[in-house]
Amino acid sequence: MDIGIFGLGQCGKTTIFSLLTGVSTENEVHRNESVHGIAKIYDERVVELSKIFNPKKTIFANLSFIDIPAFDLSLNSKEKNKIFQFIQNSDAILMILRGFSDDSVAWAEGTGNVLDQFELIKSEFLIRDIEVVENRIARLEENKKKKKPTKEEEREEELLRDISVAFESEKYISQMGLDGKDLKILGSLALFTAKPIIVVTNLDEDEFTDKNYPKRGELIEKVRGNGFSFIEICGKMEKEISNLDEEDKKMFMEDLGINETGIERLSKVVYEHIGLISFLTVGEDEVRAWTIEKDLTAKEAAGKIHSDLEKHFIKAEKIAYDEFMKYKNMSEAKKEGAVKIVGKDEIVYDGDILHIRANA
Ligand SMILES: Nc1nc2c(ncn2[C@@H]2O[C@H](COP(=O)(O)OP(=O)(O)O)[C@@H](O)[C@H]2O)c(=O)[nH]1
Ligand SMILES: [Mg+2]
Repeated sequence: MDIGIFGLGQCGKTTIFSLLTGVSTENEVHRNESVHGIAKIYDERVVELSKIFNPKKTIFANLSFIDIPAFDLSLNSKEKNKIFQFIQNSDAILMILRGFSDDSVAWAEGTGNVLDQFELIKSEFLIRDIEVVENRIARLEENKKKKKPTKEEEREEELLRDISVAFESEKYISQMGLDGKDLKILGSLALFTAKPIIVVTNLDEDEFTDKNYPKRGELIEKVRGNGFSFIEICGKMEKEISNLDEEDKKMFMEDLGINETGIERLSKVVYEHIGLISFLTVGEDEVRAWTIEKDLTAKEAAGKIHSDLEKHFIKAEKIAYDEFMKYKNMSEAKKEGAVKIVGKDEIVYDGDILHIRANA
């Protein structure tokens, strides 16, 4: 999974990317290159379990992010295509909108308020997809003259025609309720409007604390209406927090009445929006969050740890995190009958603590 960070120039993309991944790109990156980095997905449960088990290693789930060069209205079509290629290769998009007004930071051409930026990007994605869909329909038509289309090609054309109709009312593919099979047929087109999108407004400190800035209400309504996720942060404040040592950070956050930073919150929202969940493993060696898709079975989940564990799976011991926290001790939880022994078909839910038993 690669999450592309996209937006106009100077909206805070690189700031957010660096905070998420710890990758510093201060040393001038060419404006045509993207930068990759791995972000830790903040999970309070992992933190709490670590306090209990005191393991040698604590491992969080992670996601890969791409800092995409800025999009702006002055780009020629070749430059634009280059940037769109990075989006094409992203599995989801973090759309950053500049809300902060600090005039010491230059304004990229056509920036406007957050709603203007949102509408601009939204229509750019749509225009790009309309072109791809039209070209593909034309290609399929052309092929039909030469040879009989396959079942899959027939379905693809049908889907593309439905999509064209949806596009006329500016509807995104992600809003069409297509099933996994149909999305797979469309997969090779890498359509932008089918990708999960998380919208971030990057705000001034007072805008952030007062939850008040131009077009906020309208933006939220549109974002929700499109089925995107939405989150507000203050990049400048996040940067300041990241420079504090643990003690000061704790005090600062207590003053603000928050128990996670905006960046931590952001990482979680992205993780959830793209449909990922975590199961947990605990022990003296390691406390760890493992990434899986929803609705996997215990046996399939075991395969994420090691293929041998899946192949030779016997049973799993399972307790939900919240349940475990009533005891904070595994032997105690077992004694009370709170740890269940489950078979291979048991569905794994977010926050399940598992211990896999396999034939070694
Ligand atoms: N005042 C203010 N400045 C910010 C904020 N976020 C980023 N900046 C500054 O805006 C400038 C552009 O940020 P950058 O992350 O490089 O934007 P990019 O062009 O989208 O990658 C930098 O000087 C940042 O320090 C914010 O929330 N408030
Ligand atoms: Mg940048």
